[in-house]
Amino acid sequence: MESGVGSQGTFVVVEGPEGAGKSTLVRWLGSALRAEGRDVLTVREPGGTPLAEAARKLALKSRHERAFAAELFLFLAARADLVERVIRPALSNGQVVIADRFGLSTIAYQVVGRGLPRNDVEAALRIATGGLTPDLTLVLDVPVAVGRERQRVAGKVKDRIEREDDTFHTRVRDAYRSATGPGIVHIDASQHKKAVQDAAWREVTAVTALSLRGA
Ligand code: Z5A
Repeated sequence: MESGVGSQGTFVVVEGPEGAGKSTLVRWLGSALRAEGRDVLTVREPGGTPLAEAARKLALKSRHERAFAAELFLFLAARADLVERVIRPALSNGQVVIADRFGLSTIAYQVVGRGLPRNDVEAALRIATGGLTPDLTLVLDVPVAVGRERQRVAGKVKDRIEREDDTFHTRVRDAYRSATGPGIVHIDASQHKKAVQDAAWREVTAVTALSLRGA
């Protein structure tokens, strides 16, 4: 597996269930790293290229009924285009790339949530990413009810996955909570924003310093 460190830049991913505070943390990390003089690119998944934004609309907004496998390939088509056309070039330029969701979302939602076969999805994921893996994955954890309430207060219109019931979202949360592997760090995101930011900052500064040494 190739990581961001191996390709000069640093690849950080923020993951977690709905309303965990991913987008808020991605924005904050981007600003904080830029204030330190780092060259940062933030992206959200699915999205970030014209094709990926089109796939996002189909995956999340379209009224067409679909097979779960079709949903999977919409997310993977978006990821393949984003990785090849945006993330890899940015890492090659030495940038810090911070992504709001990546491969762990596909495991949590399409494998554990939808029930698609893990080995097959992992193989398809490798095709979509060309084997690129994050240097650091921050997994934000909140109870389903807390995430839903945050989204309600924020006035978010639910997409087709967010409209799934609490059983589905509890499976997704449990999948995130049980995720382990190189570079995966769990953060209790039910804490105040400042505490979440402090915990994330410790991890991000450690991995970005590491990548400078390796460059
Ligand atoms: N999906 C998939 O199924 N498979 C895949 O491979 C991929 C994605 C890549 C993308 O939706 C959907 O695609 C997602 C999974 C699926 N659907 N679901 N569920 P999205 O990008 O539109 O939405 P999201 O990723 O779920 O984001 P979100 O709901 O907006 O949540 P968030 O980004 O984690 O939260 P936020 O916007 O940063 O914060 C929400 C509110 O909480 C906001 O008012 C904040 O000010 C507040 N907040 C944030 N942090 C805190 C703390 N610590 N305390 C209190 N309040 C806070």
